[in-house]
Amino acid sequence: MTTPRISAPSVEAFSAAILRHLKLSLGKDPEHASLYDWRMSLALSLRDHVVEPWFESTRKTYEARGKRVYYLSMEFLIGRLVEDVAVNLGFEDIAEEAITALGQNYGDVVANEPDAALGNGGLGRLAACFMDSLSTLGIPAYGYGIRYEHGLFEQHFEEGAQIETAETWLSQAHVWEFERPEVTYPIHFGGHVAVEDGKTVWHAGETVMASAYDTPVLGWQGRWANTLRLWAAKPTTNFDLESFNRGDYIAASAPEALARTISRVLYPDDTTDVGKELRLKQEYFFTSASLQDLLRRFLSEGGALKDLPDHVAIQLNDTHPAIAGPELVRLLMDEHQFEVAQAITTARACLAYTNHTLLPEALERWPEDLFARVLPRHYRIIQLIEAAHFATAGETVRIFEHGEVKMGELAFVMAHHVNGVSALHSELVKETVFSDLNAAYPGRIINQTNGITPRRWLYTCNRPLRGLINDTIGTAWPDNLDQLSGLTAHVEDSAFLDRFQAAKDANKARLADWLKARDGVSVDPAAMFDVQIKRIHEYKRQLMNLLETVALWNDIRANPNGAWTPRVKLFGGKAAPGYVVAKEIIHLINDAARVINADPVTREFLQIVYPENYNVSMAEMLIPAADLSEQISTAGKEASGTGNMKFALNGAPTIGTLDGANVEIRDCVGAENFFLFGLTAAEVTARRAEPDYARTAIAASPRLSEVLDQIRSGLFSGGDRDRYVNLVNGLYDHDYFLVTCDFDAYFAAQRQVDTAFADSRTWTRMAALNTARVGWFSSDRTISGYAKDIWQAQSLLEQRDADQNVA
Ligand code: TH1
Repeated sequence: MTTPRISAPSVEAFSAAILRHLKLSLGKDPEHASLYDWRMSLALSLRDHVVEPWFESTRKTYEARGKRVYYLSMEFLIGRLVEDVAVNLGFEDIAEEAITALGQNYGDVVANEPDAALGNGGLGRLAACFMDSLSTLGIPAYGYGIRYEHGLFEQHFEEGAQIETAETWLSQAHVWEFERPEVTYPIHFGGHVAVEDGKTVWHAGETVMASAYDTPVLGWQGRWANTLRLWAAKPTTNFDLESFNRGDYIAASAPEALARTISRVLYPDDTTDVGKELRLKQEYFFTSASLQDLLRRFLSEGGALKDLPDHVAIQLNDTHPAIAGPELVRLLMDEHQFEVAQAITTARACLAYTNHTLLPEALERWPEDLFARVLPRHYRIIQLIEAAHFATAGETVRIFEHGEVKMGELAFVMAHHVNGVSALHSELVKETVFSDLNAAYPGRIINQTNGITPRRWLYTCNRPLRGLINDTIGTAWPDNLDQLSGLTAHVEDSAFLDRFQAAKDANKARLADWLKARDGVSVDPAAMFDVQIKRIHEYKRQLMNLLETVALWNDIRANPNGAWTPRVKLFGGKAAPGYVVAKEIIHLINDAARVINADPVTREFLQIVYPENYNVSMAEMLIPAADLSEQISTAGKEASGTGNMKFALNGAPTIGTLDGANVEIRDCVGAENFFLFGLTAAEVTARRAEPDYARTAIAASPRLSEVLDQIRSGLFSGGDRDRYVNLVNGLYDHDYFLVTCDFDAYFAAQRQVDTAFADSRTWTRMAALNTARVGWFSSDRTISGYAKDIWQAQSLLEQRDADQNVA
């Protein structure tokens, strides 16, 4: 095992550092310090130890003159950082003891930090896990994204309905970032293109500045730190003094207001379309800034641009940065005198594209007229790219079609590799959306199954289980997660299983306390915690879960003295503000919760809990406490899922369909440790072709018919019959996601879960086997795969260890 690089301070020295920051950075004395002051002082004291390894990694990277990885993503869903940094430094105990010695509660201090919520869901969280793994593996890398002033909205429930308010994480100082006022690039929009002296010139209509903010990303044990560079939009001139002097104060600040809208707010959509001009501008804004930045870095090191692909690997996280293809071509042609063909070849050799979804509504397309207006130079370059593509591959697949620019096709054509995010998804990418491009460019599509960082998603969020694992297999597993397989030898040992169950019980008790304290909700920690947390979307089928809950409620009422397995159904997740059906589903869950939770007959067996404002920090609380993981999407629709991996890792078996990474999780944990149900992707396609498939399924299921009638009659909406009529009728008329077809199989699988959970020893063994067998889903494995198959990037860690004679 590699040892930590950072020598830990003593508790006394660290306490003194906290007090020093309290006084000199926060301007407070301990008597008057608030929780905020303590948290900031702790963060600053930790940050002091991050800077040196960060500098050193940067130095090594420059010296090595090898390849750097650039991960371009519209979203980085980071969450809190205090605990993460403390853990990666190996200072967790010292930090806790110091804070305790100063009379504060460590948990409260850590929880004072707002989540950095610069993402919607899985795609953004994946980017954050990848940054963690890139640093842990010592691969020189930069994450590039947008420094949104407002992250994902905050969710409140009013009478059960979702209400959104603006998130304001930057209203407090963000101590983890370093502003780089000297690193700015102009970003142009609009205007027109002219040919002058045989040269194409873009006369922009509007220009904003991209200004850099850097956050160090520390890897495990502080061995390496990369940089997350986020761009903020600023005006080219801050203030129009002439207007001000005329007394027109609003006009005076107009340039600033205009520019800043570009990095003002994260689009709150997850796998739904956002066809907005501002979105296109955001995408171009951060992509152009990132490419200008990496070219400047490359040139400053004396590189010749024809060698760029040997030094630069650019990964596009979905199509959001797909403008990188034409932008890199533009920079090479217009600013560095490349010929078209050479520019396209060079750009493609640098670029790779990850596809995260097949849902047609999430595949970005821009109206041609809008695109040509906002990015006239790129519009022409894409025509050149399409022509080059036609010349090699024929004209079966176009980039311009039906008056739109198709960003998926553009990203594909401009990438040397395209990857899906699970084995099933990558096969479907080949067979469906990109089948013709796959035929034209055989071998370009590959798979890299997603992963999660075990540092955050087990070591940090699940201390009781961490302790048991350390005691059982030693401490080398957090950056070598395959070692968890060593737990398998212990699953017949009742002392081990007792401790495994005790860890789960401790996490459940912690969640129960938190729910009581935050929301005043009491839950019974002895009940099964059945958890579905993710964005609310029809394809994820939270509605099916709710229908099953109502059906179970009916069954319990019909037989209140039956041997029911007590359950708490926990839901968590936000709906895109404009997604009407998803918001109806939220409303229905809350309405049903109100009625069902108040039923004295069923109360001891069934409860629905839906804490508002689900985010990364809430996931860190809920996942370790879960007994059962709900992964019930319509087969073929969830590209991968990553929550599914987090639950399994924390000892919660899955009830799920053969979708996304569920397939591979089931292969790893064993079919007997996974509750499978439902149609396969192929069966889903076939069923949709049958006439009236939903009505047929409903008619065949008295249980489902009863539940739908109850909801439609207003049973949960205080007699308000209208509230859910559309939602229910939608299931009869166009149940695109086959809730009705999978319902009976889901209900039956849940009854198997009931039986299995009632045998607690067998259940604990199943849970432990889940933990023991999912080490493969570490994002370290995923990133190693990208590095080898796509980037040809090397770790510099051995180099570093050798230099320090500590290998
Ligand atoms: C998600 C996928 O839905 C999920 O299955 C996958 O595990 C995750 O990405 C990481 O690969 C996606 N999120 C988005 C968000 C937007 C557009 C497309 C996708 S796909 C805005």
